[in-house]
Amino acid sequence: PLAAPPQIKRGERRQPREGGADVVGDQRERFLRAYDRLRDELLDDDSCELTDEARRWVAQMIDYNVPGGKLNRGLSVVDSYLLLKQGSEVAEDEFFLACVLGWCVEWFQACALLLDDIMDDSHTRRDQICWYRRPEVGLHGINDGIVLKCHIARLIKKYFREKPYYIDICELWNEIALQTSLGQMLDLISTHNVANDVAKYNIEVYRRIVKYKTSYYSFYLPVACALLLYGAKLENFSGLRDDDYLDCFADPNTIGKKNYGKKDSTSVSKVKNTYSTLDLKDIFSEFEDRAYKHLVTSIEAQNDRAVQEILKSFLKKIHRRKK
Ligand code: DMA
Ligand code: MG
Ligand code: MG
Ligand code: MG
Repeated sequence: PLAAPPQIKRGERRQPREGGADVVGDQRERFLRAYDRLRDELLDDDSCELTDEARRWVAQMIDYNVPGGKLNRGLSVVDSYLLLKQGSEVAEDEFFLACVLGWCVEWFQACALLLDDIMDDSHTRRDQICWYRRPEVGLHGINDGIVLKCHIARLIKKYFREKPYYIDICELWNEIALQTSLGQMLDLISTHNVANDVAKYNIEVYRRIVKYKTSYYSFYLPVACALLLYGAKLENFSGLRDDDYLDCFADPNTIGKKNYGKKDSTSVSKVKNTYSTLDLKDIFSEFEDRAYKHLVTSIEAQNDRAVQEILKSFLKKIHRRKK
């Protein structure tokens, strides 16, 4: 039987994990404070008429799923926005708006992971039991995922409705949601296929899966949010989306995790043995270096200086990363 879940009281959110973006401590603190405010605003949203019981459920569900990650993606919005504003002062309310979009990215990721764990039949996430594995949650967790998704639209409406770029932000989020869910679908379909025929799995299939299920929301979305907030038009940065740097995260361990569609431990260790026989670690390390050099070249070809800086700071965060 599962141990009783920890009760999380209001104002006692889970601490984010080590790692995180290289945002200075003060900005990180401010980002975390914005979480408390956004969470409380969602819970006190009058139009929802939450009962006390529902309010407690939503509070616990948000605290359990949203803030416990490395916050790399959310902080990247703030980071990128500050890079774009280079030199000019960023007022308190502008900084907060960057935090809102940053937290929306974290909310999005929480929703995607919550549902992903159900689909993948996973047990743990971010060092705790998956939300849906808690005895009182189960498949009701599907609806919690939908609630998290709806919170994003709610927050964006509240803070950006009057902005000239409101439509652009809404379209951006809709597009990213579609791409991510299609990526998840490709992943699920090909895992199913591969269980029957390993030959169907190749590098193109893999690249397409990670591009859709991970890259768009993890790398493009935070930069695009910062650009919109800055007042830029996304169509002037079309190269951003398609650039190879989005495609380069071919971590063999990610393929290994899927065990080519088989979950039993014998299959897993066979795959791992094959990796070590092939010297995959060294091969990957060389591949990563080559990819790195290639990316630096393509980043330097971007005409906007601030955008170059943003892309380089992303690259720094993921180059030689361990998790
Ligand atoms: C996680 O994908 C889901 C998204 C949307 C990226 P995954 O199942 O490959 O990864 P994890 O090991 O984190 O469950
Ligand atoms: Mg998964
Ligand atoms: Mg998955
Ligand atoms: Mg993961």
